[in-house]
Amino acid sequence: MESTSASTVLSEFGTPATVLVIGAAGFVGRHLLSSLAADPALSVCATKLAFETMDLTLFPSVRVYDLDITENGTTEKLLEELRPDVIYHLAAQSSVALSFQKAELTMRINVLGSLHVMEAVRAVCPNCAVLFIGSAEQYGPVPPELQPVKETTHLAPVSPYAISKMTVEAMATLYAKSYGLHFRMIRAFNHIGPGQLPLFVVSDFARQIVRIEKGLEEPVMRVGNLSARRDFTDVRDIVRGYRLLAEKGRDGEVYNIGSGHSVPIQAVLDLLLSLSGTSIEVVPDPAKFRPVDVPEFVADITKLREDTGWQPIIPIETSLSDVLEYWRLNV
Ligand code: A2R
Repeated sequence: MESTSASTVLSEFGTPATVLVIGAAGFVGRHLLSSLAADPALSVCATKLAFETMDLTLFPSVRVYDLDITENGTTEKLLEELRPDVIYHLAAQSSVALSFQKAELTMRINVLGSLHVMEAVRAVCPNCAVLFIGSAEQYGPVPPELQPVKETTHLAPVSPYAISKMTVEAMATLYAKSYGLHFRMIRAFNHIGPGQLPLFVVSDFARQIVRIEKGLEEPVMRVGNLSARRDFTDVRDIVRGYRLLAEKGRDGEVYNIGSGHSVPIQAVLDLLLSLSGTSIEVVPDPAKFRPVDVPEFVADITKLREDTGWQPIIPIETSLSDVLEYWRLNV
């Protein structure tokens, strides 16, 4: 199957390629917009939910539209207006924990909303390259002998979130193969960086540490399962990978993106505590444990590296220090 890319489109039309980020008000969206908006070869558009706020002074050249992907027909209308060459589809209910409480909402946004995006692209701009962002959670509890996890590893998801992402990926693969669409699917391992909601472990720890530093809380940290090992990548490396995949990825293919190394959550906590220097007692909190947890995730990133040349470059110490700094400015 032939692949299309932002650079192909540029040379074909001699005008800036139009890229659209769907779900741009979230954690990854803001970092992706920073990267795209700095590229003069691109005309950048973005969507957010009507009630979401975005600091548009950060991206003065970006055109922002309100879009709820669960509303049938609205994505198609927007694509007719914008005729994008590349779409990064980030919009999602992205919390694993919340997906257990709000399974129906998770399915409606992630599965039905993504299906609306696929149908709209098929109807309006079938030459558009589209990135669908899935998750390492799709693999479920992979035994140690099968780590690092390859794209060919069996999927056995254990949360409504993971099942929703597995379904989207299967649909997008089907659409790519059935209709010759330029869809690429990503399984993102844990990403971290400034601006992430404290629903996620690194941001949660850093925020608690900063609240303690500022005397807003007792010097006691409540933590979940510290023995779990995760593959953490800085979000700024991740968005560089997404851009390379939009340029060089193969249609109908699935790619892992991660660091290729797993780190115990305990080590992340220790690093954050050492970066803070404040004396803090660590206490397990049963409310922070998941109904079903996955002991280890580490990505095999050979396919992504071979197809795009991508590799992560930001050390975890830098990411953690930047996350702490973010909370020092925002608590
Ligand atoms: O849930 P909110 O209010 O934070 O809004 C999220 C937005 N979103 C939607 N956008 C359009 N139509 C909807 N029906 C809808 N529901 C939610 O998508 C949020 O602004 C954005 C997703 O951003 P985050 O939750 O911050 O996810 P993140 O970390 O940027 O991850 C990007 C993608 C997601 O597909 C994840 O599941 C995957 O990477 O790992």
